[in-house]
Amino acid sequence: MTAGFVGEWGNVSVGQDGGQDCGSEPLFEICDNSLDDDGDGLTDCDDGDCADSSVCQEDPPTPSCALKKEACSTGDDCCSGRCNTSKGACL
Ligand SMILES: [Ca+2]
Ligand SMILES: [Ca+2]
Repeated sequence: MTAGFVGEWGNVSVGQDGGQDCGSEPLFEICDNSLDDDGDGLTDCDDGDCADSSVCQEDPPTPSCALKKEACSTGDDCCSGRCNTSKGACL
């Protein structure tokens, strides 16, 4: 039953050339204007067209701890958990 349904669905998909409107307008998503420019119901970064856009990239996570010899005030600041408080630098 499942196979029959899939087959029927596949036939419908293959035969449906008129489903997409390939009109004369060059539709593309502008990724930072809060509008659904290409009319696919997805706006800006929600649209897959914007997945690679720089405006939709998450900021890379910044390390929450200081590396060796970087400034620290307590050991909690350092990735190593140890701060040389007299020098103010991680160990
Ligand atoms: Ca947009
Ligand atoms: Ca869109």
